[in-house]
Amino acid sequence: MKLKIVAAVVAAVAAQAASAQDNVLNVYNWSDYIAEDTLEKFTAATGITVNYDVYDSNEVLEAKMLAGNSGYDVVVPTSSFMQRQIAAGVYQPLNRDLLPNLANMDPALMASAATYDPGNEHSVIYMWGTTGIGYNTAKVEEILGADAPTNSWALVFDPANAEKLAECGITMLDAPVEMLPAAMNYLGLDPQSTDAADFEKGAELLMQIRPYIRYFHSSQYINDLANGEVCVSIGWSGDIFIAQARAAEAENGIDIAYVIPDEGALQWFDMLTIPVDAPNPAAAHAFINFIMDAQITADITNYVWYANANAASLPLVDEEITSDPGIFPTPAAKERLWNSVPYDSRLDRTITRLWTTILTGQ
Ligand code: SPD
Repeated sequence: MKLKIVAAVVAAVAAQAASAQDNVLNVYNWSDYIAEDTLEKFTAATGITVNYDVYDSNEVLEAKMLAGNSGYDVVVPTSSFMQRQIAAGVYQPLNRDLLPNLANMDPALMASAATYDPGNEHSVIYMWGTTGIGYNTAKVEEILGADAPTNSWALVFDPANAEKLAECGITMLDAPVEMLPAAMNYLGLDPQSTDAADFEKGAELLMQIRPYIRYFHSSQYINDLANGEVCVSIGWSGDIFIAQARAAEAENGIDIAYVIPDEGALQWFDMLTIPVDAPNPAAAHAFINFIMDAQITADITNYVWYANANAASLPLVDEEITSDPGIFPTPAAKERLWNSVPYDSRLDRTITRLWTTILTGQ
């Protein structure tokens, strides 16, 4: 009899634990990348509580994913990183029956993303953007004059300009697979090259301007641009617009602009995915479907200034955003965008070595 009671108590506790787990979702996303009320609305709609952690580097996310047992249900790798993570078996195929809002997605953009995930089997586009230059318009004009080459990578990659701008602060992303191809592109080399010799040349250019770089970091520049601590940042489109909005809110007189350089820039997609060992894949699907709701995606774009691939959301996005060529590039600018290509482990090691040299400056 006693045994029966114990068994019943154990079963009840286990059921309670299971249902507690059913009601929790663990999300790992980029910093500054969601609207203020998205999670609250998701919990109100589903009863699922969200634990939300952030990162600002694909390398950090990749290390966690490859180690396994991250405990996350939804993570947001960039397409090129995701491609090799899929190959490593890190993500589970999505159950499309649980994702009716897929109907809202732009088929052309999803087809582009399918380059990295054939058939979009494991992923849905969250947001997309470009890697270009954010700058303090007044400071740059004060230092380089009215004809400063603000539409060109020469603004930063020409050592003569970098030397002059160093006094007001230049920053770069701590993202080797973005910075080295941008330098290669400026040198007239193919930014999609997988030839180590091209990376060596890109690294040589970055070493020339290294003394003029204040720091390499992938999120700190948002506030630093906004408050005038730095004046030029190679950064991600939406983040530069967030800096612009923060300066405007602070009414500090600082004007920040974002440019996709005329030579071209990297276009990337950040992808919603579910790790193969996610504790709560049902909640993960519910979250991804919720994000694909037209109003929810529009709210996110309106808050973080990144383009999205949700066609149904676009009429709900502020016109100020849909008409900004820094966020939704013109067809002519699109022609000059490039996408990341996967690198084998040998090139990866070369890139890591070159980047360490650049970061340490020696
Ligand atoms: N604050 C959000 C930043 C999102 C950047 N995504 C990474 C793109 C890498 N190419």
